[in-house]
Amino acid sequence: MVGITLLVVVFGGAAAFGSIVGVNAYNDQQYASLHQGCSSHHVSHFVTIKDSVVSPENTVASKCDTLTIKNLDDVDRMVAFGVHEMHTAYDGVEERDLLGNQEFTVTLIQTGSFKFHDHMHDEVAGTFQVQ
Ligand SMILES: [Cu+2]
Repeated sequence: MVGITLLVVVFGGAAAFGSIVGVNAYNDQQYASLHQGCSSHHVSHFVTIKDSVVSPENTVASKCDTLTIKNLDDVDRMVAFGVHEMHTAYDGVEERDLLGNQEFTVTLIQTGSFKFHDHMHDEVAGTFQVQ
């Protein structure tokens, strides 16, 4: 929710500012500052949750790639980063509601090994490593 609000503010600012500095330049600058120096060039990784199975269970990626998590089950999920009951924000996202067929994307700004799980069904979990 915080992330969505922030994006609205950023794009609102870009629209007001766009006629002066150019919308593209402004958006790139905002993107860089929001994602700690990552440019818009990256590899997109996709993880799906189907029949309560996370696939692939582990994703190996490079810094500044993106990771999209999609819920293919007709079940309401809340994807959370970190271990259950000790959620830790990644790319500004601590938890995200994912209804059936919804997805969200984070930029892999931080290197290391990370976990995520469905807070509503915490046996549904995956990991990713950012090199
Ligand atoms: Cu949890």
